Amino acid sequence: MRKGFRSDLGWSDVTPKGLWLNRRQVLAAAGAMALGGPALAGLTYEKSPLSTDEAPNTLEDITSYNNFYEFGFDKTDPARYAGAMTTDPWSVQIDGLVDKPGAYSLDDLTMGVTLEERIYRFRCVEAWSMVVPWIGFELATLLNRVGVQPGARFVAFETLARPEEMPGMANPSIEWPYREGLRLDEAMHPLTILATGLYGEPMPKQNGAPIRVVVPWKYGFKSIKSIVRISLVADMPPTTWNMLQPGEYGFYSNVNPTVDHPRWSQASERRIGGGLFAKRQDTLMFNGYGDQVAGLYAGMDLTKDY
Ligand SMILES: Nc1nc2c(c(=O)[nH]1)N[C@H]1C(S)=C(S)[C@@H](COP(=O)(O)O)O[C@H]1N2
Ligand SMILES: [Mo]
Repeated sequence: MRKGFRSDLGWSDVTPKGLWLNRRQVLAAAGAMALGGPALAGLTYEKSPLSTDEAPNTLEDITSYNNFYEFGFDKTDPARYAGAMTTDPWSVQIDGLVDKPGAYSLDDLTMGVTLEERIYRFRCVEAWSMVVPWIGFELATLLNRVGVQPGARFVAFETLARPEEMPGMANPSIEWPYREGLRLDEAMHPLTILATGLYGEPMPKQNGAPIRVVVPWKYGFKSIKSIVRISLVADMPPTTWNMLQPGEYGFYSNVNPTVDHPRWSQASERRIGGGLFAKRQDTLMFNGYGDQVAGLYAGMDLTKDY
C-alpha cells in the first residue's frame, strides 16, 4: 500500500510566482542567522514520511567512504581532494525539450521549494550500503516548473568537469563528464530527489555539493553528483558505467538481488559502519522500495533490462 505519498502538486500550485523568496532571505527572516554560521549553514526542512525507519549511518561514515571518481578511484580520495572544488557560484544548465531552458543558479533551483529530510537506503553496486538522511526536494518539482515538452522521454544529467580542481579526471579510463540518465517516469517519481544537503547541513563536497541526484531504488552510480546540466531528451542517453562496461552495467540498474553482476552476486550487502564482524544482509528487490516502484517496470524482463 502506498502511504504518506504527497499529492502531485506542480511548482506553481505550491507557491504563487510573486511569492518566491530568495532562500537566503527566507533563512534570514526565520532567524537562521542566529545559528551563527553563513546563511546556508543550517538548512530549514521538513521530515518526509517517505523515510525508512532504519538507523542512519554516522556523518563520519557518510563523508569518509565515497565514490566520486573525479577525485580519484579510492574510497578515501573524495574526502581528501573534493575540498578544492569551487561550488559557489553554481549554475545548472537546463536544456533540450523544455519550455523554460536556461542557466539556473542554486537559489533559482531551490527558491520557494520546501526542503525535506528523507532518510533513504543507499546501495552501491559494489555491495556496500548506507542509510543517509538526505535533505532535498523532488526532481519532479523542478521538471514541472521548467515545463517538460511532449517529445521528452528521458532525462540526462552531467557532472561538473573541471580538471584543475579534480585530480581524478587525469585518469582517461572514464570519458568525462560523468553522466547519467533516467526514464522520464523514473525521474518524475516522488522518490527521486535532488539533494542539496545531508544531516541538516549543505551537501559535503565529497557527497556531490551543491546539488546531486538521489534515486534510492537503483545502484549508487545512478545518483550522479555535483550536477551542472539537466537535459530533457527523446532517446535513451549514454551513461558513464554503461559506456565503460555495457555487459556489466545496464541503463536501468535497479537494485535486484536476483540478477547477478557477471563477476559477483548481488544477493547480499554489507552495511558500512556495522563493524568488521557484522553479518551481511540480504539485499531487497528495488532496495526495499518495491511497493512504490515495481509498477514502473511492469512487463519488462529485468534480466535483459538490468
Ligand atoms: N559525478 C559522479 N557522481 C557519482 C559518482 C562519481 O564517481 N562521479 N559515483 C557514484 C557511485 S558509484 C556511488 S556508489 C555514489 C556514492 O555516493 P556517496 O559518496 O554520497 O555515498 O555516487 C555516485 N555518483
Ligand atoms: Mo557505486
